[in-house]
Formats: sequence, C-alpha cells, structure tokens
Amino acid sequence: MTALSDASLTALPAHVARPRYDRSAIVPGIVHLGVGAFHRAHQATYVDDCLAAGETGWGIIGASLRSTDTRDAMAPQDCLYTLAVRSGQGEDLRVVGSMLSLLVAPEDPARLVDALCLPSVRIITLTVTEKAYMRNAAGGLDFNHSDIVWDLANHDQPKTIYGFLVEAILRRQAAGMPPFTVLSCDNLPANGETLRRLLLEFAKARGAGLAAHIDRSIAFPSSMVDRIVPATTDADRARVSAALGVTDSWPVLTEPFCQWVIEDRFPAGRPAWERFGATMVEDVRPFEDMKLRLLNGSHSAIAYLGLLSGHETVADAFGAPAIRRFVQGLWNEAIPTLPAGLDTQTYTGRLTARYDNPALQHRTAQIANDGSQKLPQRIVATATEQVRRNAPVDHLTLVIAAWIAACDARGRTPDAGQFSDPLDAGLATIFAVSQSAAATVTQVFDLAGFASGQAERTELQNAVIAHLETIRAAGIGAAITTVSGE
Ligand code: CS2
Repeated sequence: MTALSDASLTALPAHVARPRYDRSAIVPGIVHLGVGAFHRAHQATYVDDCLAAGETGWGIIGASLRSTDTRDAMAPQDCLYTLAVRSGQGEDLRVVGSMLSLLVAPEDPARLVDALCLPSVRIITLTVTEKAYMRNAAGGLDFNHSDIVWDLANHDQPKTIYGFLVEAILRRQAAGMPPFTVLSCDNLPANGETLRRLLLEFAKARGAGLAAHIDRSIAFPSSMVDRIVPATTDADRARVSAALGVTDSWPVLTEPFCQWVIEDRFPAGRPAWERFGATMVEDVRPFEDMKLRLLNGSHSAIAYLGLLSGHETVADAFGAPAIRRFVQGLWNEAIPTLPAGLDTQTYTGRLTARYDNPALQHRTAQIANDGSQKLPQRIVATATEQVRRNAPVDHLTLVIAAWIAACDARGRTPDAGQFSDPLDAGLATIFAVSQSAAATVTQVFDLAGFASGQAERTELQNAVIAHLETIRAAGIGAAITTVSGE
C-alpha cells in the first residue's frame, strides 16, 4: 500500500475527513513540546479547524523531547496522521493537517531553540506529562535532577523544558523580538502558574535580570484539557490503514468527548479556538479541580484497583460492580472539596458513559504509569482537605494503598501489569525488605512527599496503613468491600 501523504489525500474514501486547505501556505505560529498521542488527538485538531477556517498563521512545529518514534513515523507521511474517534456506534476517521514539521530535541537541541525563536512563532504549548516538570517532594524545582544540572551548565544544548524555554526567551529578548505566550496543557493544578513558578526558579539560577524579564513580559495562561487517548496498537494501525486504503503508521485513537478550557491571556495573539469548541475563561481553576479530582482521580483508582483485580482495561474494570460502586464512593468524598456551583452530577454521569465506552480499550496499565507524580493532585490534596474538615477519606486513602500494593506487585505477580514510575529506584529499595505495612507506607510517603509538612499527614498515613494491611492479608476485593460494602 502507498503511504499517507499530501499526494495521496485525494485518493482517500469519501467518508474520511481531510485538510481541504493549502498546507503549503500555512506558516508556523505554535511550537508544541511533547508531541505525543494526546496532543494529536486534542489541540492539533482545534488548530486544524482554525487553519481550515483561513487562520493560516497558526501551523504547528511539533517537538519530541525524548523519542524519535513520532518523527520517524510521521515525517515520511508529510506529518499527516489520522484521528480515529471511536464509540460503541463505530469509528469516524479524519486526517489532520496542522502539523507542519517535527523535531527531536535530543538529536539537535539547537534546531528546537531556533524554532522557538522564529519570528512567526507566538505561542509555545506543552503536553510533556507531570514528570517533565521535575518537581521535588516539596513541589519546588528539583535542582538535583541531572538534566537540570546539565541545563544550568550547557545553555545552548538544553534537555529540559526549562532549558529550552529560557534559552529562547533570552535570545528573543536579545534580538528585540516580541515574547511568546507559554501555554501548559498538562494535568497539573494551575498548570500555567506552576510552570511560571518553576521556570522562574530555573531562571534565577541561570542569571541576574532574566527572572525579572520573564516575570514582566511572558504570559502563562492555565488550561484544562480533556480527552481520553489510549495508546495506539498495531491492530489500530492495521484497521485505520485498511479503511484509508493507504498506510498510516502513526494514527491516534480517541473518544467522541473533547474539552479545552483556556485562560484568555495571550498578549502575542492566538487562534480563535473558541470557534471550534474551546471555552475561553478568566480563571480555569474550578474546571481544573473538577477534572483532576473527579476524572483523573477516579481514573487512577480504576487503574490500581483494576490492575490488582486483574482487569486489563478501564471499561472492564469499571464494569465490575464493586469497582463501579467504589468510584461512586470516591466521587462522594471528592465533590465536597470542589468550588460551589459546579454541576458535578452531570459531570460524573458523563464520566460514567465515557468509562463504559467499549471501543476504547484503554489499558489500566497505561494510566498506572507515574503514580507518584499524579496522585498528589488527583488524590492526596483531596484527602488532605477532607481530613481538615473531619470528613471521610476511606476511598481516597484506599487508592493510595492500592497504588503502593500495585507497585509492589509488579514483577512478582504475572498479571499485575507493566508500568513505571520516576521513583522506581526508591520504591524498589523499600519493597526489597519485607516489612510491616506501617513501615512501608511511612517510607513511601517520605519518598513521594505526600502531604509533606501538613498536619493531616499522620491521619492520612494511618488510613493508608490500615488499607494496605487488609490488601496484604485478604486481597484487594476485601479492601474494596470494607469501604464500599458488598
Ligand atoms: C489519565 C489521563 O493516563 C492518565 O493518567 O488519567 O491521561 C486522562 O485520560 C486524560 O487526562 C483525560 O483527559
């Protein structure tokens, strides 16, 4: 079969949507860091809509910060790829044209810095996942991270988001170019403000005056992004290629639901994303809290409870009555911590339908990755607030115990799933010794910095210890029954 490309677009079957604009006339206006499946299923499609509507100045240069996979697969197909939207009713296919070129940062860091300094580039967006923010246990920038140490010494060969952004900001300033806006699209609370704070820490360590310039002239709006994007499998590639009649070696698969809420602070201009479904707001926090605590919190719960119960996918795990009931109990604990005025009932109703989508095959092990970076904002912060107000935390704390048990079970239990965590080395040291649940939990809390320095930590820890004892003695099923009944 021929490969997907600009030249083969005309041969696609009529039901496949495709770019109908002149791609050669598009100018890059956005550099995106972290060009994984999520970005291609979400932001890149909003930009594709804007380009089709004639906003030709907002093409995307995509950069991978680590692997060459995406560039290797997409460059030969003119950076085109297919978005497959799947539900129980079938699959809609759309070829997306907003990606203009792809870079691999470690191969040639200077090229990425040059791209960030293009005069036409006005927005830098990021989906680099939680761990690329390199926060230490106290939430500040991890100056002990070897890549941060490297970036502070090797200014023109950066490895981290901080090194790249600061180098580009400096060069643009020196050249008298207007600054860009930096838009984080990662699942972190106040993601723009968090990135700004960490970048300022880095900038202060790099040089006098720089932090003040960033503080004065760069906007960091926060945003809430939402779309479930399972990892693409070989079967997906084969099915999509067969439907297209040409080979697409890098399609992405997603659900019909899609949401993007963005703080409207773009001094250098922006595409009219709101014309295509994005919501522009002054303050993203209520949307973000609801998403992190209700969606991502329950996602992590389903992942760890599901893995320990032998469920491979979200739909499978959520189809088990005990886990479904557990998730409802978890929502009941999280909802009182959310700002007033949110329609949580409609939101959780919609989540239920999304998790039940039988076509997604979203693997529990995929969500289980990087728990130490995810649980603080998804579960621990919620539980801390609940303890503060003397309210129940049984479900929330069982998620933490299940994460610990699932990390421990990896490698020992064949069906415990494969996933990884940036703290794996430290976790392995803790699990290497056979010790009480109390000792394990205390050490894991120290390592991950959960509720660090908070008065509520002891109470949280004790609840997690009790759950871990039950899991160890009687299994995850018994632990679930203890909190949410038969
Ligand atoms: C998931 C998220 O993998 C995970 O941790 O919880 O990626 C989730 O699918 C997205 O945030 C949905 O918008």
